[in-house]
Amino acid sequence: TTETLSEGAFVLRQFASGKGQRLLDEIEKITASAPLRHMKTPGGHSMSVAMSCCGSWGWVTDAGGYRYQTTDPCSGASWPAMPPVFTGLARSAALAVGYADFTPDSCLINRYEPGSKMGLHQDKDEQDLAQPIVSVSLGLPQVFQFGGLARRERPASIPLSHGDVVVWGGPSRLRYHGVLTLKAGVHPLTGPWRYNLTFRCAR
Ligand code: MD5
Ligand code: FE
Repeated sequence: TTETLSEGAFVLRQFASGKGQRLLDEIEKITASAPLRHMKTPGGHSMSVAMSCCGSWGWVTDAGGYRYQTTDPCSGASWPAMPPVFTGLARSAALAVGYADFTPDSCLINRYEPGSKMGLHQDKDEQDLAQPIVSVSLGLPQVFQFGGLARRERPASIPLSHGDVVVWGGPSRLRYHGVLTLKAGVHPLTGPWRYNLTFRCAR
């Protein structure tokens, strides 16, 4: 089923559930060469979410700020390639809600452990804000916070579980969003973790 969250934003419940194990196998391969790590915010805090990337451009944060770069700062090597199963899933999810020809050049891999959260923020480090963002949830459920275009607007709580895919574009592309603290649990495919894949066109 597809739920409309707001103009341009949609939840495709269970859209990826048949591909869960294949996606997790690819995450395993990617993170063998580009390990998940707790990056530092520009303010010097360590993020509670562990991150890695694949595709031509990876999102990073450190004392120098937020940016996209072609190399992994841990190794200096290019980020691992985006697996075809990632690209295909992101493209078909975008198309299913009317965004044709979505061609992500960046995938951020977020791994949440119990206690991890992400505060309200906007995704605005990308060059072309006309391109949507596709997010894929795997493993433990976590409550997503879906806000407005101003930080002061009270966000709606949207539970996301394994296999759910969310697409944000058009007038919803710059909405504030975040995720609440992950509750401890065990998922048959991911154990104690929730993974989120965020597909973007960085350039
Ligand atoms: C997550 N990640 O669950 C989320 C999924 C991030 C991040 O927010 O920046 O790594 S992506 C959620 C998102 C992206 C773009 C727009 C909106 C939500 N939105 O308008 O709500 O790890
Ligand atoms: Fe975000």
